[in-house]
Amino acid sequence: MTTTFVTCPLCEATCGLEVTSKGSDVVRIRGDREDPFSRGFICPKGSTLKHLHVDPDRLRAPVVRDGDDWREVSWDEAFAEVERLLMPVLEEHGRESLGLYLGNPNVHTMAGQLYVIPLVFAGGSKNIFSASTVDQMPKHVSSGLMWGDPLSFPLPDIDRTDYLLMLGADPYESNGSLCTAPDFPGRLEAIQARGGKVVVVDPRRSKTAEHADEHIAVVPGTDALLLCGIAHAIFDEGLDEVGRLAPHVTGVDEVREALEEFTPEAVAGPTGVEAGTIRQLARDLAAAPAGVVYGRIGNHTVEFGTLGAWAADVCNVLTGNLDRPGGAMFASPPYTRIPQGEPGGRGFATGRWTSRVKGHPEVRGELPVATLADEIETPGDGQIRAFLSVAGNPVRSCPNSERLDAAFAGLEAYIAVDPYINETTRHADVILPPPSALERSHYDFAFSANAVRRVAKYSPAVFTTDAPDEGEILARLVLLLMGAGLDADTDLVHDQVLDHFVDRELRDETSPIFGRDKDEIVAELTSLAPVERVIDLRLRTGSFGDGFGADPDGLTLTRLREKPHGIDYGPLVERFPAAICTESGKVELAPPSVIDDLERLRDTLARSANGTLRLVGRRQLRSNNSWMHNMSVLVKGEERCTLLVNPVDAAELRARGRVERARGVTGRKGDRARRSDRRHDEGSREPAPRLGSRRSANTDECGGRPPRREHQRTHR
Ligand SMILES: Nc1nc2c(c(=O)[nH]1)N[C@H]1C(S)=C(S)[C@@H](COP(=O)(O)OP(=O)(O)OC[C@H]3O[C@@H](n4cnc5c(=O)[nH]c(N)nc54)[C@H](O)[C@@H]3O)O[C@H]1N2
Ligand SMILES: Nc1nc2c(c(=O)[nH]1)N[C@H]1C(S)=C(S)[C@@H](COP(=O)(O)OP(=O)(O)OC[C@H]3O[C@@H](n4cnc5c(=O)[nH]c(N)nc54)[C@H](O)[C@@H]3O)O[C@H]1N2
Ligand code: SF4
Ligand SMILES: [Mo]
Repeated sequence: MTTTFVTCPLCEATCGLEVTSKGSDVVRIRGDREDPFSRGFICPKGSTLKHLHVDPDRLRAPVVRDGDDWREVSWDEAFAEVERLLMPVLEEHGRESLGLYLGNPNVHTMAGQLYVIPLVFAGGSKNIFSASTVDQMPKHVSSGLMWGDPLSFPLPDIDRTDYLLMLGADPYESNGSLCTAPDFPGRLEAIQARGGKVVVVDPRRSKTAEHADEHIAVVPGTDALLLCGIAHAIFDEGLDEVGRLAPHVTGVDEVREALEEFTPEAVAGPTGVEAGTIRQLARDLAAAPAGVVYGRIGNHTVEFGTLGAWAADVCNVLTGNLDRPGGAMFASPPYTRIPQGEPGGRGFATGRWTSRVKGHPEVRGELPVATLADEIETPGDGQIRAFLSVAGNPVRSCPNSERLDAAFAGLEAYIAVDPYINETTRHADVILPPPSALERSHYDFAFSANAVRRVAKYSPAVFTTDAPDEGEILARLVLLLMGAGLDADTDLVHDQVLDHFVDRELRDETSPIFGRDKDEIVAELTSLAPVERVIDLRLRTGSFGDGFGADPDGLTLTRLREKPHGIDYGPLVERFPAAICTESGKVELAPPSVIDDLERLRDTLARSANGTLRLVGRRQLRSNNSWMHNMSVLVKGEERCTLLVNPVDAAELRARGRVERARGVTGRKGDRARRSDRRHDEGSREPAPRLGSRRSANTDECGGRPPRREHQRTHR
């Protein structure tokens, strides 16, 4: 029996897992009780790493399309096929004819962290898409505009807060997002146990709302208005106390002026939240010794997501809660250094280019996935004809599945890097599967940078494999796209990745290896595998690192491996003002683009809360985005693929449905198409859902090509 301690890569909570194995079998997976951060916590998904590992539907070898079937091939054959299919399209139609989609698991793999950027460069196309634009992109934008760094999310310091106002997040199901805190529910209960208060804003009585001290059932899509109302009340009642932040903040008066019309009374109508309640929220937030506003999916992935993200932080700044223990704090993961010195930087801009068909602005080098189908379908120069997806399922996860499904079916060449044949990759010509999560090492660069404590942990691979790891797969794709051919040595790419990080350190005056000899540094790393070299470099140049000799007792990868449960370096620390990277060197509370956009929000003040229905999404503990439904241990039990309707609405709809059926209105051919043309907020009424008839959305909606081989069972 062997025991390996790893970080769970399935969601943002990064729980420590204890994996017991014998030979090539997983005997048991349970929470690692000695992990200082997760302290034994595990959710039902964590132990399914075993089921994912043994799932017969998981691809073990590359497959290429063979008519309507798939054929397993060797890796060399697979890459030859990639070159044969992809390169002629790019040669004939130019680099813009390549589309790339980067899915969510890229933030959970080293390959995604280190090799996707070279892949994007090698592709040479601006048609880059990712799951971010159906997720957290609004927070990148508001953070970029306000603090100058789109990656600096202020995290709710939930372990020390006295008051948490949480909008559109359901951590009892999803375990936290843009706030890495294993056992999020336990940490929320700890707030309550120490006399603090948790307020949940959610149109639905979610599990998290049930556990809250107060639940505010906001009208879907109106959180930005609600938050503007709270900010207005903070000004109006003289609760603003920017205090010690004041020398570092600009734009307070502009915000006060811009929010003039967003009185609690004015936003009460459209949000469905009474003015008195809104004022009380402002008072409670301001009165708490340390309080914080935290918004997630329901505040970001909505019509006014960027304004919602901005307004949440406006409330944090106005109440002096930014960069305060128990408030909204910037992370400082041990593999980085806490910036010192004067604030200021290059700032942040969007719209450096726009999408071809609809002119949407680029953000962080990406275009919104909502326009992906337009870019594939619309003829002309720059039309996407070839595609590369890595760890994603856009046909299921992005707007208008049916249309995207058809668009993907029409591509000239499509290469996917994915362990499964899913609704999207079934359209691929070649699928390149990475090894399972238990066959790779990991250091969570992404989520330790969103964590509420400063933690470091290295996960070794539980099993070895002869198959190429995902970094190697992506490196070969990089070489092909660069035109280096099938025989080029992937070390070229691995070295380039390392060079990028080494060069950055050597140029950075604050680095312990600033100005040192490059060969000497690289020589100290050469005995390690490509990914481990980067981990070692970053740990050694980070806050607690050995600085390649500067601090002989400091952290190195070797020392971290001696602590298999990980190291906890304590809670977050204040980072003002050096953390601010805007051009002005100050927090920009009133970025012009945001203030301009308030005009659009102002128009919604006249919207009524009643009379329309909206469909909102929700997550469930026993599933993971679009891709873990093959695990029978997770999907067994009661059907959870259900539509929830408020009983009052349901009764009304049922009555209306009866009337409409009696009139013969519903059920005729063409109704569906006509209805989908109408916008929901214009008051269209769908026919009554049949209550009690539980149908699986997965089997119901899955259109497109017929299933191929048993791999298709991935999604039931
Ligand atoms: N209706 C609706 N749509 C949504 C959401 C919603 O709540 N409702 N949520 C949105 C959000 S927040 C997100 S993040 C997106 C997610 O959208 P996507 O990222 O497009 O989809 P996922 O379901 O996360 O798909 C993950 C894919 O990665 C593959 N995969 C798993 N592990 C690995 C790996 O190690 N390497 C590789 N190469 N592949 C791997 C899986 O097989 C699967 O095919 O969906 C968004 N869309
Ligand atoms: N078990 C499990 N865990 C997951 C995932 C998963 O699929 N399954 N996915 C992971 C991913 S990729 C992400 S991004 C995170 C997301 O984690 P969260 O951000 O916590 O997202 P959800 O759990 O979808 O909760 C969103 C909540 O917003 C509510 N909501 C919908 N519309 C509105 C609105 O207009 N206003 C407000 N205030 N609320 C609204 C919904 O009812 C729901 O309760 O979860 C991660 N963790
Ligand atoms: S909460 Fe997330 S990280 Fe923790 S065991 Fe579950 S899936 Fe893994
Ligand atoms: Mo997400």
